[in-house]
Amino acid sequence: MFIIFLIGTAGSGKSLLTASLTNWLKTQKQDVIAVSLDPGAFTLPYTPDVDVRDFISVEGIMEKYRLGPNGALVMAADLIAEEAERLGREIESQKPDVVIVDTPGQMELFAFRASGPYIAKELTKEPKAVVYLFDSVFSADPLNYVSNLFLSAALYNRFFIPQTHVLSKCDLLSPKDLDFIVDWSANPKKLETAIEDRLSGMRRLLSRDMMHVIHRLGLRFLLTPVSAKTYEGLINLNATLERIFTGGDKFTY
Ligand SMILES: Nc1nc2c(ncn2[C@@H]2O[C@H](COP(=O)(O)OP(=O)(O)O)[C@@H](O)[C@H]2O)c(=O)[nH]1
Ligand SMILES: [Mg+2]
Repeated sequence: MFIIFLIGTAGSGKSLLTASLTNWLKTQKQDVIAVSLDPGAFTLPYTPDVDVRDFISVEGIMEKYRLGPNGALVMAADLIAEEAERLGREIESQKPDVVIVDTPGQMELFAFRASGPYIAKELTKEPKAVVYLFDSVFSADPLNYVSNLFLSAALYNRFFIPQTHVLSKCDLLSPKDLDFIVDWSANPKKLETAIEDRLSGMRRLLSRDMMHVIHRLGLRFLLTPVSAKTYEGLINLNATLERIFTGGDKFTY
C-alpha cells in the first residue's frame, strides 16, 4: 500500500486533484481510495472512502468550546492527531493499493502545527509521499513562485518524506507561460533572470539574496504541470510517484 498526501496553499487544487487522480488511477485498474482529512470541508468534489468529518465536527467544536469558525478549525485540525489510529484502521480495513489523502484547506493547519507530521507518521506504517501543489496562476509571478519554493522547502523539512511538485491548474495558463515556470524549476539561472527583469531597487536586492539561499539549499526540482480539470499531466505525475515508491527517487531535495 502507498499513501500519497496532497498538500498546498488554500485553493491550490488539492481536493479536485484528489478527485481526478483517484478517478484516473481507477481507470488504470488500480485499487485506490480517497481519504479526506479536511474537517472544515463543506462540500467535496469526490465521495471520500474515509472521511475525518465522521469523527470531528467543526460545528460541534464551536458549540462545545464556544469558539468562532477559525478557532474551531484550528482545534479540529489538532484533534485529527487523536483520531490517527482510528483513521489508519479504517484505511487498512479497505486494503487498497493506493491511498490519496486530501489535507485541510488551509495548509498551515496541517503542515505547520504538530498534528500534520504526527498524522503523516502514524496514519499507517506504509510507504508515503507528498505531492506539493504550486498553483500555476499564482506562481506565474516570479516572486510568488519563490515564496512557494520556500514553502515547499519548509514543508519538506517538517515531514521529511519523499516529495514531488506539481504545477496545478495548468489548463489556466498558455503553454508558453507554463514553459516559463517549468524552466524556472529546472534552472535557477532562468528564475534569476526573470526576477532581475521584473524588479528594481530594494525588491531586486532582496530577491538576489533569496536566489543565493535557493542556490545554497539546492532547491531544484522539476515541476510537473497537471490539470485536475482536463487530466493533463496525471500520467507524468503517476510515473514520478511510481519512481518514488520503487526506490528510484528517494528524496527530491
Ligand atoms: N481550471 C481549473 N480549476 C481548478 C483545477 N483544480 C482546482 N480548480 C478549481 O480551483 C478551486 C479550488 O480548488 P480546490 O480543489 O477546492 O482547492 P483546495 O483548497 O486546495 O482543496 C475550485 O474552484 C476548483 O474547481 C484545475 O486543474 N483547473
Ligand atoms: Mg480542499
